[in-house]
Amino acid sequence: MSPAMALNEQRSKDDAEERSQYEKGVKQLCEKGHIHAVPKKYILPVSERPTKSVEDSKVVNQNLQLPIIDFSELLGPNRPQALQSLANACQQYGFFQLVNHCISDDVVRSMIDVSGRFFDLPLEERGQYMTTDMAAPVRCGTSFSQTKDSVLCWRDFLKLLCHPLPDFLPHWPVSPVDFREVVGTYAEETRHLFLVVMEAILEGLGIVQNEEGEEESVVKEFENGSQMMVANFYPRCPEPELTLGIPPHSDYGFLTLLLQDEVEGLQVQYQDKWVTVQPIPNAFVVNVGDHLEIYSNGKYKSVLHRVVVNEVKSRMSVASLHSLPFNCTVKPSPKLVDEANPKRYMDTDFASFLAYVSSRGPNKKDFLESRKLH
Ligand SMILES: O=C(O)CCC(=O)C(=O)O
Repeated sequence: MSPAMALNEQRSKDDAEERSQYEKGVKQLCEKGHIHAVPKKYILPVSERPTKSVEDSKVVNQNLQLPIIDFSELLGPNRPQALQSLANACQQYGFFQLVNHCISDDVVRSMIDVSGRFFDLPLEERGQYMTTDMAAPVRCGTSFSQTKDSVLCWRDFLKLLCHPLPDFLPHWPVSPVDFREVVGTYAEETRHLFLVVMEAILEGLGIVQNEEGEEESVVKEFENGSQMMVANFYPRCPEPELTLGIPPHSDYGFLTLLLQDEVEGLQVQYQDKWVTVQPIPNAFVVNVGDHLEIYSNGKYKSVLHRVVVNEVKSRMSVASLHSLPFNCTVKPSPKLVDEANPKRYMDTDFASFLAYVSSRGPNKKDFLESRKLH
């Protein structure tokens, strides 16, 4: 073998070793040795780093707060005003915090707790769920788009398909021993909460029951809709200014209900600036996804968000993504399309989303852009 060939072979071997090392995730990387510096594979180009420089137009705005929607108001005599606040939040921010919801503190705390205990399991146990098959009912992984990211992200995740629960629960992890019970309860309760909030959003959009029964049929479809849960774990990071937990992206579904622990990290884009979402104990951060932007014909915005990491504390979050059934087509509601507001998005389905993601990588709002009729 020529020296050049030998060198190439050695490089390929090193690359494969490096890849298999990183595929085990950030938690494993941090546990393997005390990490004092972020490995090269996680270092973003300067322009993509979470800079705090004041000259940067995307400087973080720490003073702005997301709208807060009081769920109990949606169910009481002040519903009209609450619907208006909800509509304003979806239109202006694409994000809001939901407080006084019907899910008990115990269910919420247990969800964060059991997710933490799952990530604490030895790699051998978590490793059995590591797959790149996007259709798997359970998927453990790392980074954002693991097989496509040229720079890796500082997060590990567990993704679970949730609805209908009896179809998926038998595939879920059996360890920790209370995992299925705690996560199953949480999944059902968040789904119920999603249905109530989604119905309020439809009412706020003016899609009231019509002769063709449009609202009724959409609400029925949501009852059989898809739900995917993502538990995210972001270990402490020695150089948080060089990397991200999750890069800027939007979510594919109608709504995401996100639970974050007490550690800051989520940032939302608002007027070209990054706004840190202050954790409110037991509140849900709710955001409009790409499907709702399409369904509302662009009235409500699916907004870019990202996650920054920090040197001091690890962070956990659990996102529950809701949409229509995977085999449904999403299109602008005929109620929101007229001569003054022509149809702005083409019809789409989950299969085309998956095909897009597999071919291009879920970068920023590329998928939504690809659905726009210009
Ligand atoms: O961890 C967070 O706060 C956000 C998570 C997120 O954006 C996601 O799972 O897509």
